[in-house]
Amino acid sequence: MRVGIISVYTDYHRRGRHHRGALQPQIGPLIAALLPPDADVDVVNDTWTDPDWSKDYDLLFISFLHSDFDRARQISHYWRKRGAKTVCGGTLASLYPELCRPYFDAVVIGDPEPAVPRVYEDFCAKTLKPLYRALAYRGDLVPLPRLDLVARHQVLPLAFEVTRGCPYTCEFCVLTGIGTRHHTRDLSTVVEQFNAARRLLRPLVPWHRRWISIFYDNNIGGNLGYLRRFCDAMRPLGMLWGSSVTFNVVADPANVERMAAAGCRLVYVGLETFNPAALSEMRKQQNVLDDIRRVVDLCRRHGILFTAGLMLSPRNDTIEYIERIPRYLEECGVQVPTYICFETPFPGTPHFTRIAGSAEPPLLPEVLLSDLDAYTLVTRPRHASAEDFVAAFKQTHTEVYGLRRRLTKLADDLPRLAAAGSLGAIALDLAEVLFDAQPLARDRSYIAGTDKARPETVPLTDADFTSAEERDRIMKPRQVSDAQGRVLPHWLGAQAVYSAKGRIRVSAAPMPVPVQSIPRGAIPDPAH
Ligand code: B12
Ligand code: SF4
Repeated sequence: MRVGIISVYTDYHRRGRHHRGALQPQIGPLIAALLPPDADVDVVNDTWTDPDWSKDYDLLFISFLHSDFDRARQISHYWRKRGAKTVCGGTLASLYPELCRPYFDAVVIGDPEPAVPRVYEDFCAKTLKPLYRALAYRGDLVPLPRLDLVARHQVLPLAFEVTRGCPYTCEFCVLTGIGTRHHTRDLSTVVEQFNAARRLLRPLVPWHRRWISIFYDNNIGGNLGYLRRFCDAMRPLGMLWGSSVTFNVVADPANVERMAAAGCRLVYVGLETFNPAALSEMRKQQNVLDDIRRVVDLCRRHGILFTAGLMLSPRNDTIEYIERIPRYLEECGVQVPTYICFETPFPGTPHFTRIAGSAEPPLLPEVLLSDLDAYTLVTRPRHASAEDFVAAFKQTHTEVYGLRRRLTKLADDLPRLAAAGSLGAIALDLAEVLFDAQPLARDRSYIAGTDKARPETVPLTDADFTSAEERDRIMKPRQVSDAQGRVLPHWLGAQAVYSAKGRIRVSAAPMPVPVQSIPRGAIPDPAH
């Protein structure tokens, strides 16, 4: 039995390159750990390399982000034609299971832990179901991911999630789309798994790739009491680590001190914008614009590198604002953010639903799902033409990622991090600033509808299609807006999975089994 797990990726810079950066999708190792130990498992991070098209799989799990859906259904078709059964999951699959169903043998809504073992069992019994509805999160079912399967490729392979979800409700975020929830796990299990991960990796990768651990939580500070206990548990281990947190977490000196003592050397914070109107529309009330400088300094004083991402808001930002971003970055001490992208209406998020209801067509004409990668303008700017908006983006981007600015950042950060004795943070800063230059592509318009096509292909041939209709169904890119820029109606049918406190919404939950249909002694099957 050969099982494949593919995390699909298309290069959002449209060069068709793989993403060799430190952040790699972690769903492959997690699903692999949910399969029986004797399963012959192949984890393919398409970020790192193309799938090996010559391989045979019996069962193939496929994970993808919104903009990778076209490639995902082509990959699914490719292996279905070669005899595999394919199973998809993730946020788009959870929000739009009906959209995914025709392209995969099974769709999983929600978390993988309760579902994957059931999918595997059903597959082995030849009773695979088309839909596996969500079950409540069970922290005790979260295994140590099979880090050994990706260690060779991953820059920082000591990587897993401690918590799941995020208690905030930012309007643009897919986590808000599937339903706000935040779950923690038993800390003694987390520490046991962390130690087991170190043992697992010791013979596989050199020490410098085990030196710093990355926790892939969306917000490791989503529960402050838990974060404090987590720090107290990490401290005796003497390890260095980094993770994402919200601004409010690092705004409190007591938290920063505790995190630093526990080995934290990098935080990623979604700063998103310096524009108060955009921030308020994003519902990002946890950020405080005039406090950023203090917080960046506070982190650096404790030897923690503060990294942040920025978005341009086409509905709120003016050209003058975009041109002023380099000054804002200088003033607050961030200097060079991890990225500058466009705020993107991912279908299924409250942001998407809100702008879809606008009187005027909210999007540019004929936006494709694959354009929703946050590095292509898809929303009609309110205060400028699309061309002027993108021209301002390019000018600011070039200034911010220029060599002069990157060296200024190092000159600003390194003495402070050195004073705190933080070698780990210095190494991370050097790696990000020197090796992640993010050049703009000359052959791109960055505007949906006129941008160059993505170059990635799946080696499907005529023999893989029984008709022209089938070819169209698999190959035609999925569209999000019509020729006027109105949202196509079927995108308005997203269904959230979770409601308050992570409870499963009725529509996403397994159907209750009628009492009279349960044979005596049998356990009701919760997964379908
Ligand atoms: C690694 C990462 C990347 C990597 C690789 C992404 C990839 N898959 O190709 C890189 C660096 C390339 C990347 C790029 C971007 N990313 Co990114 N990234 C992440 C990150 C940090 C970790 C993902 C991860 O591995 N998590 C841990 C694993 C275990 O969980 P998971 O993948 O979230 O999956 C969960 C469920 O969805 C489900 N699931 C997923 N797949 C499957 C499959 C099956 C079969 C089953 C049963 C279940 C299942 O199981 C998991 C647990 O519930 C997340 C934030 C985070 N901490 O999760 C953001 C995140 C996924 N990225 C995000 C964004 C916005 C971006 C960017 C636009 C950059 C930016 N401006 O922020 C770009 C472009 C992405 C695009 N093409 O649309 C968003 C969501 C985007 C989306 N379209 O859904 C996230 C959620 C961050 C956020 N809160 O905004 N990213
Ligand atoms: S804080 Fe980050 S992860 Fe949480 S809802 Fe906002 S964008 Fe999403």
